[in-house]
Amino acid sequence: MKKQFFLLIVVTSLFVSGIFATSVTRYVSPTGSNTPPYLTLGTAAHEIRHAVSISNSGDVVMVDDGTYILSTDIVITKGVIVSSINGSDVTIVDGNNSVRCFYLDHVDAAIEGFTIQNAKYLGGFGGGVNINNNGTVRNCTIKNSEARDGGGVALDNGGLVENCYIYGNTAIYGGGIRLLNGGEVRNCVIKGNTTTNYGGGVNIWNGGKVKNCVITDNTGPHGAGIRTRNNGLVYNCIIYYNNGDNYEVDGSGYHYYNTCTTPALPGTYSTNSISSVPLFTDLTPGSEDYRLQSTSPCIDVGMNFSWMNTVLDLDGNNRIVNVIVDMGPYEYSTPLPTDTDGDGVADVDDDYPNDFDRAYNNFYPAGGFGSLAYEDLWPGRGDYDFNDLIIDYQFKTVTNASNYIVETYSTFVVKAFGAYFKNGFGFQFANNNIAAADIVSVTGYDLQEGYIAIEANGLETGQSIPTIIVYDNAYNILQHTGTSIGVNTEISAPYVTPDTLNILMDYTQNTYSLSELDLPNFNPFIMVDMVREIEVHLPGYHPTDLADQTVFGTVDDDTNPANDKYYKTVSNLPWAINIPETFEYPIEKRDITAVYLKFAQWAESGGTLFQDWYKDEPGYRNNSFIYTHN
Ligand SMILES: [Ca+2]
Ligand SMILES: [Ca+2]
Ligand SMILES: [Ca+2]
Ligand SMILES: [Ca+2]
Repeated sequence: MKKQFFLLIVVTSLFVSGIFATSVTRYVSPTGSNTPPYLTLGTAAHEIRHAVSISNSGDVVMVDDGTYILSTDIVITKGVIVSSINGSDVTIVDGNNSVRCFYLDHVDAAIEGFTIQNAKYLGGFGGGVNINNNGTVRNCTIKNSEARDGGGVALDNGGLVENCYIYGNTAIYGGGIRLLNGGEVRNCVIKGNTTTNYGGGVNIWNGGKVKNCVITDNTGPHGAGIRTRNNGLVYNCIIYYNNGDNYEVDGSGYHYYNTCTTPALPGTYSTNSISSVPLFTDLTPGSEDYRLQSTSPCIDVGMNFSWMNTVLDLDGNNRIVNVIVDMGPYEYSTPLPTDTDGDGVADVDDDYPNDFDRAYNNFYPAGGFGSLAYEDLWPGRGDYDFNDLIIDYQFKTVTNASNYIVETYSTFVVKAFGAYFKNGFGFQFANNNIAAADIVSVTGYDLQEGYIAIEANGLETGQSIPTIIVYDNAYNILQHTGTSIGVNTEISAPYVTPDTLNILMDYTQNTYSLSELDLPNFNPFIMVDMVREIEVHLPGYHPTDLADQTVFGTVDDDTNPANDKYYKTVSNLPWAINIPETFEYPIEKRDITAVYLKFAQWAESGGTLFQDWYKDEPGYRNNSFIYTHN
């Protein structure tokens, strides 16, 4: 990918310059038919040099995976780009320990994405590659090669080596790289090279620049890391852990800028350099990693150059992070938190780290269960013991990374019903923001009595606001023991373990928000004694479309839709309550106003006084009338 990106830039610039009317792409592959002019992989040349020799400036030679063992070097003296298709790991050019691999001499000649190895040119310049005057080597690994000058690469009078690994090469002058009278090397790791004389890693003779390289573990008697003679310039390099002197200078005009090496560079030929330990990620032999640790002194202390705006670092990341370039070929950036499922929510924040479609659990109530308590003799006040249904509830709504609702798991725990009546329970959404058709399915309800009609998706039929009936007869939920009114409201009667119903609501995806669902304003109600039309709601909440409104305003009920008053007595006492915690409810036939001593004041004040009336505070309740069990 990175390789093709570079290639595109070069090719495009050739077109823009108008020098070449057309660009021909030729192919090289071990499995081609070796048929000129090699315009497809099927007719690809077997040898790179044959495709190069019939190419013209502006052409591109693409090289398929394979190991290409040379008997003579590949000479590129035209503006031809020779690139691997799939990168240096799988595209190998091998000098067979007998020949140099590449010779470049043209300003637009380039080789990209190869491993170049086992080259040998003891007679002169460049074991792996010799760049003479001009040419570019990019994204290559050049290793185990040998020459008199520049075992890996020799640059004479110019040229560019960029984003390469230079490993284990040998020469008399410049084991890894030799620069003579110019040229530039940047963003490279130059490691484990050997000279028998000058510059184990790099030797600069009469001009040449090295920028943002790690030069390490090289060996030689004069500048094991680098030797800079006459106008050798070094920028943003880390020259450390070489087997001998990290650097040696000779002649005049050499200078080191923003470089990390030891011993400390003298101020006479150094600017902004440091000698601190660079803090590489790993120095374990065999698994060395020259990326910088977060605390490295080499971060954000380099000298910026304009080429850094377009050239990536050796990992293919932005060359400049945090305004100032780092020393060495790898730019440090704060690691992004892990996001295993790639939904944009970091694992640490993702309640579903392996599920792209889900990210967050949202609970209502947030802290645990809320509870509802009902009186079922509406519109009469009845015994007002508020235990005709005691049910705990909690909603868990799952949202995705874009904060749209996915589904809601509703938990209803039926704890008690002190009622002769066979009551049902359900709830209506707070509004009709969510179209009924977008509630894909509702599951988990218990409907056995036949008086509830539901749609295919599980919503109740005939409702303009989505409505879910959780069960239609409490006696089907908790087994009656035969010894009392209802279940779990008389201390003398056997205790029945509460039963939990789990209602799952699935929504159309990526459509609705949690606030549109508005669970805090959900509208729960009971249906009395299997008469669908008799609904008892929380005070102030509206009936559903199926309620018999002719009952409003009869007996003790003072409901008056004209005044928006619903399910309250004249003095504002309710028939249902909703509290944000588990409710310690009255035993059978005990009027709640005699059990919770602040209840009447709370209700009659419209909820302004004693908002904590249900707490066990001094003077708040008569504990002898509260249900307990063994
Ligand atoms: Ca930086
Ligand atoms: Ca995630
Ligand atoms: Ca997720
Ligand atoms: Ca009761």
